[in-house]
Amino acid sequence: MPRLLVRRPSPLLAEGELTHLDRVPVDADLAVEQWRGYVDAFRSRGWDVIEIEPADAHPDGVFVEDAVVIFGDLAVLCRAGAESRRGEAETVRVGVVASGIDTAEIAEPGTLDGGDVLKVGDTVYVGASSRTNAEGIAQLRTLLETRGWVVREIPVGKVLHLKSGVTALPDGTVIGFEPLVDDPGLFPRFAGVPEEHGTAVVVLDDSTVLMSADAPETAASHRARGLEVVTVDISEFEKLEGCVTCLSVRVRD
Ligand code: CIR
Repeated sequence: MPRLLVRRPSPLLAEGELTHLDRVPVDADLAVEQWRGYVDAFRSRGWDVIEIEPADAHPDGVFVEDAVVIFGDLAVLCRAGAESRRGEAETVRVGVVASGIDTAEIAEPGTLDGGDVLKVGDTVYVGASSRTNAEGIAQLRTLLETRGWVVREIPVGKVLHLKSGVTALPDGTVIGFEPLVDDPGLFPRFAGVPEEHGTAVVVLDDSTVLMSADAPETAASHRARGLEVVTVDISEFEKLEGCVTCLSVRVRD
């Protein structure tokens, strides 16, 4: 069964970084409840969920996707673009090492947020965003190109991370809400979705995706393509520019 790394939300969640959204009140208790619902969506399907040690001093620590990216047998430990988030890395490293996977890391002056990395087949799209710099992308390229991956840099200006704008369906179609995608033409197969919160999917298996409950028309369009769709309410995380992908990292099966 697939394994998943997660970290419970910090009580300071409401103080998380914001780049493109205005701050609105966040209900910390509701966030914990929603996080449990998210984790249960995996657990109830037999996924092995591993909790990384809490990082309660770090408001954005729940968004574990940004701290590590897994490429087959290699975990790349990221160096966060936001200084306030660099302290999240150490506990993530401990969790990843405990899961028995080889690690490499992005070193200063490179920065890379995992939210900027989208894998589609053997192609790795990397967002050049306000969080991920050219040095971080160059280091990632060096690590991956000898391992059979093709790295493609994608400019990201309209949203926080590449994956705030686009993700991929099980068949490799890249989906996004077009007003927030800098250049849809950079992806060989792109399909627009009708809602902003419909851009993010986590692939559960070849025919099932997990997505936000706040995009019903998008869910309907996925179902019309023959996909099974599982929805979770993650409103409190969306207020902080988070989405379904950010809350977990899938480790090798
Ligand atoms: C941040 O600005 O870093 C957090 N408030 C949100 C991070 C969301 N992560 C992601 O899109 N991968």
